[in-house]
Amino acid sequence: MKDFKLYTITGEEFHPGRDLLTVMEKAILGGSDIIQLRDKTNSKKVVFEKAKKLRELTRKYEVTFIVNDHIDVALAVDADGIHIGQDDLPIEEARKIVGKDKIIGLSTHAIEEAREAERAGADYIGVGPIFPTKSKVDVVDPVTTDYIRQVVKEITIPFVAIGGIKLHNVDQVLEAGATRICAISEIVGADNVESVCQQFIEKIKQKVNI
Ligand code: TZP
Ligand code: MG
Repeated sequence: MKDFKLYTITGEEFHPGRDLLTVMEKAILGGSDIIQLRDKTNSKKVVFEKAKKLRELTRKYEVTFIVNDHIDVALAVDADGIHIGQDDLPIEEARKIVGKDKIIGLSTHAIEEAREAERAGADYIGVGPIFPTKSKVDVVDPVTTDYIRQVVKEITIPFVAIGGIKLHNVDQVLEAGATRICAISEIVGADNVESVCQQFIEKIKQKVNI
C-alpha cells in the first residue's frame, strides 16, 4: 500500500452543523493522506451515499480511501480498502472477498493480536487506544505507549497509532516509535481542521525525519 503519515477518520458527531465533505476536504488540504469513513449508526444505504462522495473527493486529491466495517460498500464504491476489528470477519475471509489488491487494516489492542494480523496478511494495523477516548464505545482500556514500543520491536507491517491522540500528547506517541498518526476528534472537531492537520504533520516530520 501507499505509505501515509496522517490518517483521519470521520466522526460526524464532533462537527454538528458542518458538512462531512467540507470537513474531510479540509483534513486532506491540511495533509491527511488517508481517510476512513466510519459510521456505526446509519443504514447501509446512507453509508453507501457518504462513501460514494468521499470516494470522489479522495480520488480528486489522490488520497487513500478506506471504509470501516462495510466490505460490500467498500467494493461498491471501489474504495482502496477496508478497516475491520477483532469482532469482524477473520482477515483470511475478508481477503477472499476483497482480493489481493485492496488494503485490509485491522484494529489491534495487544501484541498477540498484532502478531496474528501480520501472519494472516493484514496490510496495516491500528495500535490503540493509546490514551482514553470518547470516540469508541466498545473501547478497551488504553494500551499506553508501551504497546507501541512492543509493536516497533516485533512487527514488520505498517502500523498507525490511534486513540485519544491530540496535538498536546502526540510527541509521546512519536517518541515511542510511531511514524503514522490517526485521530478523529482532535481533527474533525477542530475549529480549524486544516491547521490541526498541518501541525500534526509538522510534528511527525520533526520526530520521524521524513
Ligand atoms: N479505535 C481505537 S481508538 C478509536 C478507534 C476508532 C477512536 C479514536 O478517536 P479519537 O477521537 O482520536 O480518540
Ligand atoms: Mg468493525
